[in-house]
Amino acid sequence: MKTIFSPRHAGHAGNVELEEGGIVPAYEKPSRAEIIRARINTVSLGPVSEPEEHDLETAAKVHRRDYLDFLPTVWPEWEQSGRSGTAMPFAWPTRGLRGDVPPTSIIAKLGFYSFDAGATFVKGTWDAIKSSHDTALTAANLVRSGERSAFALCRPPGHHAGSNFMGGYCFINNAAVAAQWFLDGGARRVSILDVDYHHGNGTQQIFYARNDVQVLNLHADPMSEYPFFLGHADETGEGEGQGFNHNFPMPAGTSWVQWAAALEEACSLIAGYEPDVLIVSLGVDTFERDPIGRFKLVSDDYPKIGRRIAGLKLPTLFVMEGGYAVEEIGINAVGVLTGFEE
Ligand code: Q9C
Ligand code: ZN
Repeated sequence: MKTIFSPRHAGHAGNVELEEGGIVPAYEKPSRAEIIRARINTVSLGPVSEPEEHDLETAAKVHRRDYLDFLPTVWPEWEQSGRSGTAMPFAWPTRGLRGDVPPTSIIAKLGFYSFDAGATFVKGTWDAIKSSHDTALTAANLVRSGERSAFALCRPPGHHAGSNFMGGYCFINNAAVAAQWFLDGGARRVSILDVDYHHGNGTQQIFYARNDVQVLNLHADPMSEYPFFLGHADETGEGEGQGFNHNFPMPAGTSWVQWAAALEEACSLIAGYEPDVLIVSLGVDTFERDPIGRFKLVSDDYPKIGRRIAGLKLPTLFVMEGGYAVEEIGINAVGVLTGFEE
């Protein structure tokens, strides 16, 4: 399997994040991607190359233009306003407040275009976001031109980013842009299977009223786990999209047998949808020792995920999402890919 990877992810570094009780170094850090990159070499998964540049016209079909225009301005405006460190949102237009008036100050704009404090900027962040987007589209091109599969080693991740909001370490929804890219290239239907520990709230929101992209999420129950306010089992789509969104919330402590049963259900829904392409939002924060996840998958489970997905016999694009146990992130993420290739 070929991998696309950009060294430009590394400029998105040194960010801090809010954690219960204090400010800590961001869990979403450069070593995550570097360790996966190294593991690809170790197991000889296949060649690794850099992305080609892509414009944002496809992205503009799944994100609002004003949101895409905002992202590159954050760091320059933050610096111009005399600030340094990590640019982070902290005030939001929630229920009863005006969410329809685009504000002018950088502080207000950060809140206007986010749902939490988890999408933060340093100097190299926009360049990393753009390289991650380019990585997804370049890998999608491999699949479009006949490869059975490809791996987009994206960083930063994307599945929490919605049409006009960032959050949860995510800015541009790489998997959603890739789905749109496949449709624009002639695919009739695309399925997105999100196996990250956290619900892909952004992906769900983007495609909720559409029937050309089926969205399936296996994740921790949002009653008690981040991102909390979306991802319940009764969310099945709306309008034309009714019946094309599927959520499988699971409790803390979930291990392989229960998780695999949900995967089985999701796979039979994918088979029934008969997509031309499958996109896997590949998070490995389901791992037993993930510092921010509470599922109990073990390293030997990841190749089994890949094998089951391969059984669908669909052209498949893997897009990297979460996973924060850096020591094992390479073994687990690449384990899915080697399992797929067996
Ligand atoms: N103090 C992805 O996996 N909250 N994003 C973490 C830790 C944010 C996860 C709380 C989790 C975001 C792509
Ligand atoms: Zn996650």
